[in-house]
Amino acid sequence: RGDVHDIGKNLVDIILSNNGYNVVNLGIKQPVSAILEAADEHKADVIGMSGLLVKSTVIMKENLEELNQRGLAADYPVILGGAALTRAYVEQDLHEIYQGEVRYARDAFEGLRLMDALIGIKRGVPGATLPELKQRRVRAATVEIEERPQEGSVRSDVAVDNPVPTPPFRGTRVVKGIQLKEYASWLDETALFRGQWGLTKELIETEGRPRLRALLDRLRTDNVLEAGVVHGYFPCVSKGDDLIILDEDGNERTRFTFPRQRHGRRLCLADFFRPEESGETDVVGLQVVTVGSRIGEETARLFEANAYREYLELHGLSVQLAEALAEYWHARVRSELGIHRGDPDGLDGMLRTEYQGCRYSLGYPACPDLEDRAKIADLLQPERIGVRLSEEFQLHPEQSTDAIVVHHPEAGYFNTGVRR
Ligand code: B12
Repeated sequence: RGDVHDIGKNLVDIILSNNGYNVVNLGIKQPVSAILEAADEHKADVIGMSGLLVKSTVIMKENLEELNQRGLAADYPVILGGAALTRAYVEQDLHEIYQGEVRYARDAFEGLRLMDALIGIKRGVPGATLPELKQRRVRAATVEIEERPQEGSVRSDVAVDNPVPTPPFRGTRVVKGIQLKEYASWLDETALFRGQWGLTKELIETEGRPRLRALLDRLRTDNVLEAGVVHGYFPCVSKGDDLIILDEDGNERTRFTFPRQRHGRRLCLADFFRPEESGETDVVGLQVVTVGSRIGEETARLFEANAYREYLELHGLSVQLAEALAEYWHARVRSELGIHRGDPDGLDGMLRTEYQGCRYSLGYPACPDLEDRAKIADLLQPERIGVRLSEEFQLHPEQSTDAIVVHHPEAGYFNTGVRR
């Protein structure tokens, strides 16, 4: 419900349809009532749900409970997939609550095998069975969501005497008309070829690179990309686990609260900014980038036209270009802040983030709260580049990302064990 990451679901549609199944692809933003109406109308044998957001896991659970309540569990076996889920969560926790059959599919092909088994059972095919349920070897430790230190100060050992850079301006700026060639060189080809296009090592050279070159050429001539950026520099201080954004008079404008590691260094994103009690003011960068909405229209057209390979390739490229644009802009910000001197020479080093500072996207472990995206949208007003935040805290068009840009030399990715 509301997740912009829907390529996985569409892939499942493609694989199942090509194997003789009739898929009713409802798209995103579907309440359970709409799913059940469609299932009834089309006499569905199985219901599938897909979700990559942590929140999707909660919604899937609620949906299963609704099926129980309506007495429909026996009618509809359910297959669940997407990055937010684990096999144990589905096959143990959700299986315990759902009064029908519920299974996890790691990918579309496992989804196909499950469909074959479920339909086999329904038709009474001899020997048709579902694979054994996977159980956790040990019961998952209950995660206590204790975010506040219980006693005394537990701030990490992150330095508080690093120099604070002077930004070139305060407030926000809009940049449009960024040419593809400027950020295409930041493309993470491994993520594209392996992650998005699913190519093996051998196929990358023979298939991947030539097709990438052709696609980039086409995008350039057809002018389908409309890269835009809103970014800004804001005065700020930290207080405990909070990052406080100040206005020009030094008063609080808005505040982000981040989780703190409960072990080890006890890092918290707020630690990378001068504490309020130091009497000094720090600076934080914020950015929203997009490659525009036309590319989404183009990929939707390809999907509708059953041009699956082209759809997958173009969609995969477009999302990686959104990432490339974000990383390109992050480099610009480092250079504007004068902290770019230690930047590595090649792209590989850049993608391994061997530079000073860090770009944290909301929803990732150091800053898991997607609701905080509303604060960024409020400060940056991304409508100015055609980007809107939905009620589910997703940016539209989908090929968009936001980030908090931190200049501190010790800033890097870390885990907090808190997922939302
Ligand atoms: C590519 C990507 C992006 C791209 C593209 C987004 C898009 N429009 O698709 C970009 C860069 C734009 C992006 C942005 C964001 N992303 Co993102 N993204 C990813 C990433 C790396 C891969 C997703 C993907 O395309 N996978 C490839 C497809 C083919 O695989 P799939 O979806 O998993 O589907 C397969 C299987 O799972 C399975 N399956 C899935 N569903 C179903 C259902 C059934 C029935 C069956 C049988 C099988 C099945 O079969 C599929 C095919 O084999 C994931 C991480 C991950 N590991 O998934 C994060 C991830 C989903 N993103 C995440 C986040 C946080 C974001 C942002 C919010 C970050 C930000 N603050 O800007 C934004 C949101 C975008 C927006 N518009 O608001 C988080 C979400 C976690 C959370 N907190 O809820 C993830 C999990 C990363 C992480 N490790 O934290 N993202």
